[in-house]
Amino acid sequence: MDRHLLLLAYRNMYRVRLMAETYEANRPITKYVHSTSRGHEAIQLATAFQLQPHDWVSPYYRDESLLLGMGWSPYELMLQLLTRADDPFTSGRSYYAHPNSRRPDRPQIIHQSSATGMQVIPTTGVAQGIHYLEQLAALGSERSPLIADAKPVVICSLGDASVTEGEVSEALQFATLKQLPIIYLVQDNEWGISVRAEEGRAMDAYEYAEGFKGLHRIRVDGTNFSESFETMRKVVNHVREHRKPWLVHARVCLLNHHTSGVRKEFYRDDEDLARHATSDPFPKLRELLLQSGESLGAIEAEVEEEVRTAFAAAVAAPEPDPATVTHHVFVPTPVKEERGDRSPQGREKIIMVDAALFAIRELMEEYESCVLYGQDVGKRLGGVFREAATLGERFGDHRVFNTAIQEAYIIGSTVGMSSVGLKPIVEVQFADYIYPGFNQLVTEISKSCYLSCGKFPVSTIIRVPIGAYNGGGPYHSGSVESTLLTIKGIKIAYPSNAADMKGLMKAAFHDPNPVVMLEHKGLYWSKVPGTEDAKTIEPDRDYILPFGRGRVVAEASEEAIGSGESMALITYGMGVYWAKTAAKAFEDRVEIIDLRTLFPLDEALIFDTVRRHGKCLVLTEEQQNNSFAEALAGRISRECFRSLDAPVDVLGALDLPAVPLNMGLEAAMLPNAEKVRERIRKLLAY
Ligand SMILES: Cc1ncc(C[n+]2csc(CCOP(=O)(O)OP(=O)(O)O)c2C)c(N)n1
Repeated sequence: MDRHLLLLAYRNMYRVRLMAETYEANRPITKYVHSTSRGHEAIQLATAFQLQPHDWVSPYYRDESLLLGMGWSPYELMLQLLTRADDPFTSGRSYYAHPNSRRPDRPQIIHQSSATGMQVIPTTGVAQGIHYLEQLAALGSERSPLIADAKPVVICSLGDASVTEGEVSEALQFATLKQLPIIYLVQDNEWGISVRAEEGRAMDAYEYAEGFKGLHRIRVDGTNFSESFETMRKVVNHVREHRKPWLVHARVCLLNHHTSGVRKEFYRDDEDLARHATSDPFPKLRELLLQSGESLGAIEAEVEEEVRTAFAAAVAAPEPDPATVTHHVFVPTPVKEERGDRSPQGREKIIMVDAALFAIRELMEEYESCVLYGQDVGKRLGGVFREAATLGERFGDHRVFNTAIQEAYIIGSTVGMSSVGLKPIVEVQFADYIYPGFNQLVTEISKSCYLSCGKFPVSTIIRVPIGAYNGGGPYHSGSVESTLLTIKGIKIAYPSNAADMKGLMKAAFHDPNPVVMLEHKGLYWSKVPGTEDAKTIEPDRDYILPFGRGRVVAEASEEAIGSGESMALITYGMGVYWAKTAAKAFEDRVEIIDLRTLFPLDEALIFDTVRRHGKCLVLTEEQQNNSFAEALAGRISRECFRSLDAPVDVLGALDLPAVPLNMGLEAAMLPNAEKVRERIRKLLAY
């Protein structure tokens, strides 16, 4: 092997050793939890040395050596260890060895969370995105700069215990099915904190990979640098050339604590520690170099000085300014004003489901970056609500396609797709089935922009048909907005008519942040009596409606307001139609606000309206207790307290675990125009 490479590996292993000793010797200063890579150095460095700046890699929390091998300095890593302002990855927001980077001179790294195994779907999404860019180029489109003069390789690194997680299998399925250019590097130290291999798995990662026909696999001694280097060279070159998925199973040892907090002496006995110490990669490499006549004194002296000064400098580096704590929740959207023609002359009225379809069709015509996938949205069916009908035929299987029943993959893959500049629109078939994908939404998507300090906002639209009508039953009628609204870092639209649907879909597309579009199934075709107004004239192609702008659906008369006989009714989705029907009995006395987006929320319009009327009802289809509607009512009470003539009222569905199937039971649970009428009557009489 090239002696320079061996010496470079030795330099880095020595760094890791001294860094670990320094952290341990300074525990009051290195107080935030951290893991080191001791025992895993050889395979990590061997991997890093194959990578080029256009490659993508997702290191896990033990991949400190991978980062050093890619060119990150001990000082840069220590800035994150100590949560300093200049931490190049997260500016003090996340833990040691939780990188992300778009530096042009080093491999690309999407946001990394601490949740074990959860990076596998987003990282497979990166490979999916690269695969799509290569498909476009093969079809004659202009080459994206990301694949301009090289074939990027994607590496997803993870521990052996993480491989047993369910989401990992979704990613392996997808990567194998689509033959993506990705390497899953599994570092097997036989521990998952204190859970031993024989307690946690029926097979190791290499054996598991056998079931994925088309996933190449290889075993390697990850403590032997030369063997690891040769293996990774072969695998990376194969992926670079042939665009195939691989799993590398690297046996390693765990020499340091699981983390600085969970210490090895708590749960490992002397025999186990001694066994692991026999395969320490550092003395192995040292011995090899000494036997071949190298003298290592100069390197060691340099590293000792480097680590000492780096640590001192990092300790002296400034803390982040507390005023920055609110920065980077989102990146700014260019969509600030309502633009274009909402009701062009001579156009027909359209139903809401078509408004969504037409908006996406126009977007796909204009932007090759736009792809659509989810269960049943491909050519054959075009969505179970026909909400994607014709798109597959029109734009081809590479842009509109079916996926397996993998909500986690559908949602989480958009992280990777977005990171390579694409705009995925994905679909969860029913709101009731968003929960398997919820983890990706919370753990990865919502935090990516904030924890990467704006480097990796996730630009995605997640379409979610929602709501109850006509006996949809307990697993096809659920509302999920309150649960979604607990997540900070995503935007949520809930249009109630075709024009809003089209305008908001366009705004969502141009928004560089994650958006969930809640689309009420009962409004899709205006089949439910009283919802005819959900059909509107089709807005022009250039019509766009910014988020955070509510709409006054019905106004109260000045006369009613003047005499104190009016009220505000704040609602969204199906509530708009219950409110409209109910308000007919109280001519000009009820001012109805349709929120249109639930986050951001048009608080100015809400508070202003409530202040003018002094009375307010918040109406929702959701089970009422602890709902978004109740939280909003609380905020209204606080903000408008001096203008209120009655307690802010809330009407939602009964607090039951599910919407029952029988239509009589369904009606008994949900609000309707009659129930709303009764509440209005009481509130106006207050
Ligand atoms: C989803 C999730 N559950 C639990 C944890 C807590 N946790 C942190 S590391 C770890 C063990 C991981 O073991 P392995 O993947 O083998 O990696 P190793 O630490 O051994 O390198 C656990 C359970 C977590 N971070 N994420």
